[in-house]
Amino acid sequence: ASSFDSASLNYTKEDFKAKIVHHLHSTLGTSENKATKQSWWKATCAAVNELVYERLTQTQQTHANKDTRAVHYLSAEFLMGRLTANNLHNLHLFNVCSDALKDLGINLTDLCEEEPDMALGNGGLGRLAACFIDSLATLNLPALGYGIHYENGLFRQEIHNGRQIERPDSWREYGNPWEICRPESIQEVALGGYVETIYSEKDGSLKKVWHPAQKIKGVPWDIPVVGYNGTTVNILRLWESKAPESFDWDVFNAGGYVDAQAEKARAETISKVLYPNDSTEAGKILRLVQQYFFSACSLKDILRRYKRAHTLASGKVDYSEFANKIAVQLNDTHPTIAIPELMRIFVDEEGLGWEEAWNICYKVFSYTNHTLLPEALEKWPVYIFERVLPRHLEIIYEINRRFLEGECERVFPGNDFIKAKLSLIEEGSTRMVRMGNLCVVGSHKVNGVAAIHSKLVKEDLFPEYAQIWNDKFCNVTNGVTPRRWMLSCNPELAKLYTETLGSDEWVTKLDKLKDLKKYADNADFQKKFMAIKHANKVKLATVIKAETGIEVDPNALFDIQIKRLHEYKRQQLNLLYILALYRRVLENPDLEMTPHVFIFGSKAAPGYKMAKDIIYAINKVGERINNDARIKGKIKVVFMPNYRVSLAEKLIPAADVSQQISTAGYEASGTGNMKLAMNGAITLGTMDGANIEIVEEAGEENNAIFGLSVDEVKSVKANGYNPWDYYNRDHEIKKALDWLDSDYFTPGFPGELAGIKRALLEGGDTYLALADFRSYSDAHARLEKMYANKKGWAKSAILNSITMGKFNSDRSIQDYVDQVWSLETCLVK
Ligand code: 26Y
Repeated sequence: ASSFDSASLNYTKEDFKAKIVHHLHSTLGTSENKATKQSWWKATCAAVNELVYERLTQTQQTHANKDTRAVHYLSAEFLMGRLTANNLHNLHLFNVCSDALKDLGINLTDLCEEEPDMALGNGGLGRLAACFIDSLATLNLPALGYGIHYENGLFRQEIHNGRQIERPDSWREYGNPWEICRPESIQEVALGGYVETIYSEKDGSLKKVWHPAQKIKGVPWDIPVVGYNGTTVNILRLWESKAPESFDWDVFNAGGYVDAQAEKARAETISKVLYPNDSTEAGKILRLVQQYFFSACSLKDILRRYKRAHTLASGKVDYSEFANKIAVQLNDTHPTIAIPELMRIFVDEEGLGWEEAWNICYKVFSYTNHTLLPEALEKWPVYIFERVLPRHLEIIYEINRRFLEGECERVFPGNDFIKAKLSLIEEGSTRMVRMGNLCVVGSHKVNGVAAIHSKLVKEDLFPEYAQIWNDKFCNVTNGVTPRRWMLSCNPELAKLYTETLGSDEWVTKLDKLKDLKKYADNADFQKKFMAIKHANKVKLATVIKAETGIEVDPNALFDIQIKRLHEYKRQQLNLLYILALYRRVLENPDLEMTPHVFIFGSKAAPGYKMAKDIIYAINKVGERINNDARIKGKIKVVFMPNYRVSLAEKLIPAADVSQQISTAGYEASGTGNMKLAMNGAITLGTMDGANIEIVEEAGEENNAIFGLSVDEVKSVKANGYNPWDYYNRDHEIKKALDWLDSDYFTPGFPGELAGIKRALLEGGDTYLALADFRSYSDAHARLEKMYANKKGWAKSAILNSITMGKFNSDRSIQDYVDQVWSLETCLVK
């Protein structure tokens, strides 16, 4: 703890003030009386960075000196959000910084609002990567995050007349104080061209030489990843694409100058934008190029570092230690191409034999699966591979041949049906490379992200592979960092916990909160807990008013569904219930009910028509309900535009109810469910993903669980599901769906919302919304009853919050360390 005494760090309030003012003058070139909030923010970051960089250097030197084994987390997405408050908390400098700024007449919380979100991800998968690197640093583990330095992150969402409009997100337009460019570590990668086969007269061998058509420069930008309570500062290294130095400007005559500029622009396109899809593969060539670009740059970087420590006096590199020093985690199939790339480097460039290379390769890689949705499983047409990565395609064929003739033949002798299924190549009119299969064959471990999901990965997605390699498959249930998702976003709750426990140990050992169980029934503790919830709701009400103009009563129940928009997540089911409830109130104006605020936050993939239609419907239904005086404010519907990490930090602490209502079997894990429960929301959810494990910890009696189970979903589907039966038999369903057909919510434009009804009836209701409706409605009724009993509600909310220890991402990382990476901690200084 002494290293965190801010005085011993020269970070007393007075020191901090002096540093901030110094940076205001010398780094920002302005003065106290002229400085904008943005300048104050940047000066504050610069003051914090003095300490961050010192620890960064210490960490890197320690890791290099000890030649530690390290994990390299390859991810196309890192959804970091804002870093200022997070870094201050992790360095234990938040309060002293806040006091220093107060003396200077500045409010720290206001300043934090100056920071644009680093939205380099779509949703769960990207945010998971961000939580994981926080935990890796906190646990003092040698680790690097590797990804893409997108110039534009996930689009900014505006709502115009109820519809989603996408606007570019230029998060670093005015500079980002947390990133450092590292031109000294630039890498170059190749693309396209052709492969030459050279026959050796000497030994009769065939040597392959790739003659690429194009080179791309990867410029690394480092984001320091500050661990909590420790001295480890790891890095997140993001690659920006540029035209290479070696670019031959001379060959272009005056006319060619313009072509050369176009060529340069093409190179820089690679890292221009994050693809906004999170469930259906767009199949765009540029996306494959992005994947190769960052995977290849990262591997080159890894090899450069390895070679520094393992080059023999003879100048030869000793690769025998490679798999002992290097672990590479593939965050979904997006970086799969790293597997054939490492084989290419070993075999073509480093002169290793195939078997020697393969023996290292599969030990290095491990793969996390995040989805079972068939449309999200990546496949690339062979013809695209031929054009972009001809040598890698050959290597994939060779991996495939050896697998099919080796392990596969041994377990399934002569079984061509199974071989066709397990092959890395899908045959058909367009032959495809199956990236998931390549990951399974090329990794030593494959994990799902919650117990139920891992079971389905093993038994339904890859059952024959599991017969070949049973031990390859494992589970690591997801987690979230309590630093951002409790300490930083809910400071009053954090304070209550720390004061009651007499220690803040829970911030890393989240299980410690279980010691508060004895207070769950304590009237005084309940009062304090609920007062904090209420204050958070009051704050959120102000944000809602400012963002949408809608007035909500903080005494109402705040019921929140925040996540990407997808039919399997069933925002449309939430909407159907709102319609049914609205009708009940209209038919019975004296209906006794707790005022209920339904809050949504969600982005739709720009090409996903139904998802956008659902956003429109939520907004239109909301408009009508919010302005209907007859219901006396009993129901409010709020769609918060531009849902993102920083908005989640405001919504989550204010939630009474957390909607986690995916069709069982479709949500791999969910992580918002964990964040909401930690902050005292009660889960209204299905037995899907991590919900199952959440209620196992918190008690089903403290939550509202409903709907078909995974097995029931399977059997309903197998027996021929007919949504019309539910429509015809359930009056409320019929009325709600028919309402969407009218112009009640879109005056003058009948049928604008009818597409949702059609998808649920003619479309076959793929995600069984109608089958689960009645059970969902009953769960809502149970929640209403629970909420009416204030003491009972407080107790359940507290129990949810304090039993979430398992969902600390530190625990997830420890599971990876034990089951997958076998890493050792390395204390710095
Ligand atoms: C191939 C491309 C279209 C693609 C891009 C992004 C496919 C998938 C994704 C992102 C998937 C994702 O975010 N999955 C979520 O991962 C979370 C972390 O494991 C899970 O909690 C969540 O259930 C899952 O939907």
